[in-house]
Amino acid sequence: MSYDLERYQENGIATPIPVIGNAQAADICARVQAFRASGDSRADLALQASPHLLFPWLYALATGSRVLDAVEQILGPDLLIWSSQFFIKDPGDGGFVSWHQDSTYWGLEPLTIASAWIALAPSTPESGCMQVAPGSHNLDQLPHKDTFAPGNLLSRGQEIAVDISGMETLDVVLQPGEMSLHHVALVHGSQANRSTWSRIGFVVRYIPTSVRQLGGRTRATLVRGEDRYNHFQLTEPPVGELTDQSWAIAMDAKARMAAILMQSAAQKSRYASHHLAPATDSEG
Ligand SMILES: O=C(O)CCC(=O)C(=O)O
Repeated sequence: MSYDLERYQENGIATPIPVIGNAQAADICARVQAFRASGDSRADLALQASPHLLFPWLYALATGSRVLDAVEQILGPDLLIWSSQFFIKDPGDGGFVSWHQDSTYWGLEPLTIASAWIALAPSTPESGCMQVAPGSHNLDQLPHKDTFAPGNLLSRGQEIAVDISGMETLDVVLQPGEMSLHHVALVHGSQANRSTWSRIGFVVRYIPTSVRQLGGRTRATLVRGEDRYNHFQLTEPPVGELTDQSWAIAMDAKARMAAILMQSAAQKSRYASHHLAPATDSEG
């Protein structure tokens, strides 16, 4: 089975896609690790809250031509970045990601949305690479439950609340400088890091300008083409590293998004308690 861009519509995943060289990936990885070790009290939050709005070198990574060319093949020529975040698992920290669909709480429609997972360190079964269920993006929205489980890297520890153990899964193995692209409704998750290195993925969420945000107006940055819809609060790229201005913008972007995620979660749980089959434990 090949998971190339041509077969993305069928599989909901395209991987591996080389986007930057080894040396560049190592340089960016070192910058991220230096920031984490710097003692800056904002570090954890900054790496979660759309860091492409805080660091010009991450903005450059998220808008590199190889990245955008691949995203354009899937989403078309007019592209926004809606958000970005790091998923980092240090050796032995127990961090994992429960099986979920990104579409659950984002309040975006239609679901023509793709996430780039850019590896800055080897992402392998041993280091807890992302696992996906190819083709599962064609299922309807599956019911989720919030677990807030310790170690779960998702904000609400949300996980699929029906039995998915029969689904075939794929380990998305990536070397530094490679990325995968996954559909917003694809079932995915990942297990703990059993390796000796930190597994570091920079994840960027792309949408075409035509996508709408339900329940509020969030920020997004136009990275290719033109925006003829004005569905989002257009936000400029960062001009310097972690400036007061860019921090204020990133925090505002996060607050706007959080309001929608909360609203959407509340709606989903009301829906879930009335309409869904009882939750069972899911793997992941
Ligand atoms: O990094 C991981 O293991 C999971 C990433 C993820 O859930 C996502 O990119 O949506």
